[in-house]
Amino acid sequence: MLNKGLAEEELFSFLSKKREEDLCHSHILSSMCTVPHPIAVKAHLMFMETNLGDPGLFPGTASLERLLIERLGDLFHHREAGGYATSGGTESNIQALRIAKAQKKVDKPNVVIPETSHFSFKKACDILGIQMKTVPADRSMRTDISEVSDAIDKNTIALVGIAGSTEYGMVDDIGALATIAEEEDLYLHVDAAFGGLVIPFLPNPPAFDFALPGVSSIAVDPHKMGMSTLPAGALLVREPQMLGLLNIDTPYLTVKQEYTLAGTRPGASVAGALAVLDYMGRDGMEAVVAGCMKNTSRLIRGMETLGFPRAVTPDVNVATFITNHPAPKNWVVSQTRRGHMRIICMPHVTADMIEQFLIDIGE
Ligand code: 0PR
Repeated sequence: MLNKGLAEEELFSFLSKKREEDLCHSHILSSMCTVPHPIAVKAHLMFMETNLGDPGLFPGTASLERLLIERLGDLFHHREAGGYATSGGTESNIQALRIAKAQKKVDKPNVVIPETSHFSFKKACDILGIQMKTVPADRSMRTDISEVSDAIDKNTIALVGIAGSTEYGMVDDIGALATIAEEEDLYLHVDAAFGGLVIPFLPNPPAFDFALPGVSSIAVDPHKMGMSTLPAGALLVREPQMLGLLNIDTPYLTVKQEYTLAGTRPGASVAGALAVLDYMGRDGMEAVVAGCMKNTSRLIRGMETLGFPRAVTPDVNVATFITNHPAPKNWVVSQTRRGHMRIICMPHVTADMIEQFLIDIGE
């Protein structure tokens, strides 16, 4: 702790220098986050001090959270879905498995989960004492459905499907998983943290949501393709009372029970998330997604012309290539566990950026 506080000017000159050390989005091709939409920023600033952890103090903000869940439920073909705003996919995935564990009490619980799942499930299973039974991916990097039934046993409490995988942008056959979940009377959680705000806006969206009766819950992140400010995630559940399984008593708050994982929770990014959806509307989101998908196709064609073949043909805007070529100077790309180059065509990644990247990597 400094004994004497800094002058504002000195402090902000220090902060500006630190901020300049950060990388600039104009060259980031590795991130599932993006530059927030100006509408999200404007709404965020209006709700800066709101805390959804004590909703009785902020009834207006709390009603925006319910509206956000209603919008997302509607988008996922189930307006009556329950849910709440989380800090992102990690919290949503932890909470989904917490519900599954509370619903089916067994001695040594396990969850049948795709090999391609995000590492947040490792955290969830570690915290909750759940064993992970991993199902391999097929050649298209979607979960091999023929392996799922064999992995299920009497201690299985849930199945997980991925709608827009982190590394390859693939959507599992959620319809087939939902059928198995119904037959086996199992909880099915769909991780659509990335794809949940892409798939509904594609011209021919694969089924992945509550339209499938077997789907129990869905994770979706407005702070990824929803262009919201951070942190903005959401967990949606088919029956609102499923969240009640997580309730603990909160005697001195304005509400007497709480099912969320975080206590103090920002209202600002929730307002930001809702503001973007309402400002864009379906038409606006379809246009953004169409642009991202067009850039993804252009990047894949351009890379293949340069001799870098695609690893798979993605369902959403994540492109992967069979090469260990380093990123050209100044560009940030990432690498999958299997060693493929990975590029995410987020809204901040413009057509001009793709063309420049292709020129730079071709040299
Ligand atoms: N589920 C899926 C399918 C995800 O892709 C991610 C994150 C999560 C869950 C977890 O979400 P939170 O990180 O919001 O809790 N996927 C990105 C990834 O691991 C997160 C990310 C974003 C990483 C921006 C880096 C970055 O610059 O790639």
